Amino acid sequence: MTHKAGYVNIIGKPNVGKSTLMNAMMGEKLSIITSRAQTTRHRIHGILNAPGYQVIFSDTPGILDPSYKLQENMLKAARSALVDADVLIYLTELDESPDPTDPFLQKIARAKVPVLLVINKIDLSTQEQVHQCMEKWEKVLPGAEKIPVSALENFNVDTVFSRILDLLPESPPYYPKDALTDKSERFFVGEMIREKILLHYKQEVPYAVEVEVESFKEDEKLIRISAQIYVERESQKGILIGNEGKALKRVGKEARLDMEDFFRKKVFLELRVKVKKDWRNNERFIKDFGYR
Ligand SMILES: Nc1nc2c(ncn2[C@@H]2O[C@H](COP(=O)(O)OP(=O)(O)OP(=O)(O)O)[C@@H](O)[C@H]2O)c(=O)[nH]1
Ligand SMILES: [Mg+2]
Repeated sequence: MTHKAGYVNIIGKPNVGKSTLMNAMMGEKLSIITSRAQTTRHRIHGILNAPGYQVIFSDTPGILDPSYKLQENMLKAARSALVDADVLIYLTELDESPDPTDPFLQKIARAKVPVLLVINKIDLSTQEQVHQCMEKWEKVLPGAEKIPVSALENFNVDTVFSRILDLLPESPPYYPKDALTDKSERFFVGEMIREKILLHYKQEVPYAVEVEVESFKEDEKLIRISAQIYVERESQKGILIGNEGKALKRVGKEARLDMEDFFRKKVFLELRVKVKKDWRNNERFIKDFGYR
């Protein structure tokens, strides 16, 4: 029997639903999802295995104009997805107005690998709007196959997946056949905490937050996790902790419940908040936090 394997990289603007689409195809919540743009900061691989294939999805940060160093690193992560793909998915939603002179789109138009232009969130639109959207993209990415979906409602996601399997090259697997992701348990724990912060705090606070999981100790019955939350300023620390520590407690509780779901085990979670002044613009801190 032949075996197919390859990298399917999902790229697109912030907030279009890249993480939702990857999770839908994986049937597993790997990437965090929120209604706020710039939720995803790293490239995350989701690995889907079956006897005849191994699909390695890459969820990426949204493409943006960087205004601080962390965002430059996020953009690099998104750009790197152009390089090593076997199949490219450019994810968009209805109201994106593609600019044919955008260098990023021009690169995609010239890509040597198959490109699927997936139009997401069609649950919010009419057929006529979807049709117009496809025509608009035909001018920018004429070579790309266009597929409308709703990642949230899992509508037509199977069509995307079956096209991926058609287009995937023959290859032995790249990862062990029981691998689920390239990221560590610590990484996912940090993301679950960050997700709750994105959900519960306003304006700039979530963007000034980084989470570092300092210890992860598992025994038969319990996982003990201790994590440090970094912010950029003393005032943000106060907001994060909240009156009598209530706000932080809520983050801890909700994140812990997600972790217990994910690991199917009891979790004891300890959170601490620390200030690391202007870390988002500090190359060394960004590196320390694992951004390449
Ligand atoms: N109505 C609707 N909403 C969707 C759909 N797919 C995703 N969303 C919502 O869009 C928002 C962003 O989804 P994400 O999956 O986090 O988007 P993303 O592209 O990964 O965003 P970044 O990581 O910030 O670049 C969330 O509120 C999702 O629930 C869809 O098909 N229909
Ligand atoms: Mg995302």
